[in-house]
Amino acid sequence: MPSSHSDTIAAVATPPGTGAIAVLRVSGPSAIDIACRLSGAGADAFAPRRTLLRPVLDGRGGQVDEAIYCFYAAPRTFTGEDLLEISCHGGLAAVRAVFRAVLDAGARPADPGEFTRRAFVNGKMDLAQAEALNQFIRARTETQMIAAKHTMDGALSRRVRESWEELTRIAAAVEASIDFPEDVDEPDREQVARDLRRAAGQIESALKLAVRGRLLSEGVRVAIVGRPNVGKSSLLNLLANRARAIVSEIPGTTRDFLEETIEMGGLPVVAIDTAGLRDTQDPVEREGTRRAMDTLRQADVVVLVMDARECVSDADCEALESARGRVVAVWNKMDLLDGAAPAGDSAAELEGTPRVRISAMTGDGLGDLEQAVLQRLGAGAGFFEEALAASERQVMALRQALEAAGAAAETALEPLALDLSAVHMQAARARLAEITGDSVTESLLDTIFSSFCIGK
Ligand SMILES: Nc1nc2c(ncn2[C@@H]2O[C@H](COP(=O)(O)OP(=O)(O)OP(=O)(O)O)[C@@H](O)[C@H]2O)c(=O)[nH]1
Ligand SMILES: [Mg+2]
Repeated sequence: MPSSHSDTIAAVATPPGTGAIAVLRVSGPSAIDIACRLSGAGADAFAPRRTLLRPVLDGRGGQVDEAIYCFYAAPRTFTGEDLLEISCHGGLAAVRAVFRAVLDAGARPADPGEFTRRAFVNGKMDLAQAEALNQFIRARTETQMIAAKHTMDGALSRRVRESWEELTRIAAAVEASIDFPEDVDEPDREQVARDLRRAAGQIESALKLAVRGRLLSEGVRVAIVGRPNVGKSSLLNLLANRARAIVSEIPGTTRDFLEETIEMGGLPVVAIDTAGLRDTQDPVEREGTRRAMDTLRQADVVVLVMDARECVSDADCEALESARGRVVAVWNKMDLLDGAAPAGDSAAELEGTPRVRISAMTGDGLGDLEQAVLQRLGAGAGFFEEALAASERQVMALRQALEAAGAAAETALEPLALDLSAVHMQAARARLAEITGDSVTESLLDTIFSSFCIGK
């Protein structure tokens, strides 16, 4: 596909700051012309994919720096256009001077993500891959990086396209019977519904993997709650591996919540220490308890800490009730028990809730706690291996596509015309096409690429 851009863009592709080298990128039809002007060499000096050490000249014949030039000829380049990379010295002033010279030679500064946007427009990658590339660059953990790599390699796109093709096949048969009722028999409705459910199943499995990818990039929120003095702040400090929160033997030490980002099994986790849960007249502590309950309601997993020497209290029951299905119960201070079992472990209220025994003082049981938290998320071994990096927008589109495919299957069985089912199928296909960018508006592209770095 030929490039639709007539102008040439440039940007510094390396982060600002002082470094050994910096790389500038130039993409567009004038790339070779700019290379000649900057270097003083003729066009035939720039054999594609060969490096060339030459001066960088400003427009007045002065030398700004010396740099390695590498020219890539369209269409086999990242953007699909002629592309020039200039590796110059990495000082702030040097980079600024070289960039100035590049602009003077005929380029304009690139917008954020404009190189990748051109790659997309020129058919070098689809939109899901382009967005994954952004996530790959931003990945902070290995698991995030692997998920982004899967999607860059087309794992999400393939799944989405398969579902789209399946829906298109089903829709074609249905629409033919609607458009030409005399010539084309109505397809077997049971079969149509079955096919649609299968397509919905495919979308659902892509959605699951995409949601895992979101967990990976957004992180999960884990609230640490419990009565005063049970060791919540001690546990936060243990998880954070530093004295983040004040710990004291005085009940009611923590009065506000505090957050710390940690890693559990490759997953970014925001651990939130909260004020102890108790009835009190102190207005500040009351507000702390209210905030603790808010945190508990919004958390993905709630770690309910209890003193292993005590029984399950009313406050604990209330927390268990408000966070049903998301709680990991923790018996803390096991070091004080001399090997005995926690006093309240057989309480009926804890039935069905995973329980872990730890000592926030010695660190014993921390591994078990991490395992239990991951399990509560449904994140057992191998959970993230297949995760797909997806943006919030893509997850939303998959959800809507799934809903529409489900609605199409249902309406196919209703004793009405098949028109409505066809409308739902069309909606599902449109949502899927937005993910890969097979159908997408310019303003959506603006929104997506504006979140990229300059020079990407
Ligand atoms: N022996 C022992 N003491 C612990 C353990 N965990 C915490 N403590 C002690 O228990 C007391 C309370 O600990 P904190 O971490 O401040 O408890 P908290 O739940 O944050 O208390 P509030 O902020 O008041 O709600 C401190 O004196 C800690 O040293 C443990 O595992 N073993
Ligand atoms: Mg505390």
